[in-house]
Amino acid sequence: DPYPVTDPKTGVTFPSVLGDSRRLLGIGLRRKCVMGLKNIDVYTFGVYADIGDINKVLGEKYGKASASEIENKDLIDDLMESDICMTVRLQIVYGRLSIRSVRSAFAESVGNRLQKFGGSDSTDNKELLQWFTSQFKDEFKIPQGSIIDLSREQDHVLRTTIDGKEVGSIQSKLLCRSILDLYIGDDPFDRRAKEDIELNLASCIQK
Ligand code: DAO
Ligand code: DAO
Ligand code: DAO
Repeated sequence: DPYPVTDPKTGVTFPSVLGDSRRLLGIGLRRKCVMGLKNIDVYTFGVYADIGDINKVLGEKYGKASASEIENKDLIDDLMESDICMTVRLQIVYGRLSIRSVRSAFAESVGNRLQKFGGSDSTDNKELLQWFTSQFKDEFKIPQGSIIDLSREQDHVLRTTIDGKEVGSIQSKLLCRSILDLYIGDDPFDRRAKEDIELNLASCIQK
């Protein structure tokens, strides 16, 4: 890989391409405020999207527009709503991540989006929690350096792998949309990362 990208703060590196065709659009840092005082660095993330899908889906709509005519907001919204294959790769930096923290962070961050996009009485939430609980016992630890890939595959299947091993796969447009929203939605974890992603996405669209 001639163009891997390294996060200067954590030293974590992301390949420029995943699989054959998922192109890295940007990287960022997920921090979390604990006990209302200090921020800890939890993981770095890289957002990837399939370049063929980008050109097929977004190229058709935006290919003829000049750069100044394209609204980045529309582009990102289309990316999230479409079924363009994507991966968000998380590389864990925090050294003491427990399943309990993952579960409560998930309930807070993703739970908030599930409600926003799906309404509070979506059954998805309960099913997810059940599935998650059946997969991961509280004693399970996620060591520093672990790589978690959250991938949106065709037909809005969310596939999760930890260090390359598949741990679960679930078809839910709502869940895919909610997870992507954490990274490229209106209130993203890392604003600068989202800006990079917008710029790189716009420049990926073939003229
Ligand atoms: O130990 O209570 C603690 C602080 C850790 C909080 C980290 C939560 C963020 C978890 C998101 C992980 C997703 C893989
Ligand atoms: O950072 O708040 C957050 C949530 C990130 C999404 C969490 C996905 C959890 C993946 C499950 C792997 C469990 C070991
Ligand atoms: O309590 O609102 C809730 C839901 C918590 C569910 C925790 C599930 C974490 C699942 C990660 C799934 C990634 C495929």
